[in-house]
Amino acid sequence: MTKSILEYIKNASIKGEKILAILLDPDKIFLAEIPSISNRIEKLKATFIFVGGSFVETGFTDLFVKTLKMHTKIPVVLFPGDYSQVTNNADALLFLSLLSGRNPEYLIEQQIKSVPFLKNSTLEIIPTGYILIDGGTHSSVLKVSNTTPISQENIELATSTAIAGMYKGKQLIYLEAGSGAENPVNSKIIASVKENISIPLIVGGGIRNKEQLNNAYKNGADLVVVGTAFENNINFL
Ligand code: 1GP
Repeated sequence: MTKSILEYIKNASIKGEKILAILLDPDKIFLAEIPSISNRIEKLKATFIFVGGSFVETGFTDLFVKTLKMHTKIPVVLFPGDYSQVTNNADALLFLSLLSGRNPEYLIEQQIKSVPFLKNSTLEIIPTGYILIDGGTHSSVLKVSNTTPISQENIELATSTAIAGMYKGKQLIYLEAGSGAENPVNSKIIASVKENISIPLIVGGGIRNKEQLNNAYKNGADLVVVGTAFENNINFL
């Protein structure tokens, strides 16, 4: 892997190589499970492990990532639910702004709170536009962020939000249907966003089988994130 995780994703996107990331929520996994989980992720040949959740106890992500790093060489990317989940033990941080929401806490407040830690950290910080699409469930991210997701029908708004994110200087766009979503982000939104941005596209939420995974890739996702399906069944692919 090249030194920078963003560079790796950009190169893969240019070459049309598809990336899989497995999302681990420290709130749902015991430390004792980490060795076997790492092994399973390596067998899947996932490129990245994302770590984050909506309700992780302060300080626990640090210990979780430290333990994970003892068992795998797969790069760990933080996908934090709040600023307390940032740890130097990971390789990179998705520095998220919730562009679909109108809650200043997740547009800029949390980001400011993370600065005292980040300015002394060695983490690769990746500016990421995070866009919530209605996945048909009241997901944790909706509860915590207290924002309204973009409807699956509103392709234009989803696309304009992604383009605005790119104009604001985001390096990645992340279309999120919410963990455990009933409906993953639909093909039309993925295709329209992909067609209109020149930065890599991440898609996640509610992807449970190979067909849905390939569908996201086929429509333009460069990187797909799978959490719940992996937790539930090692053979989901
Ligand atoms: C990553 O939050 C998602 O974007 C993970 O969703 O748990 O439904 O795979 P799942």
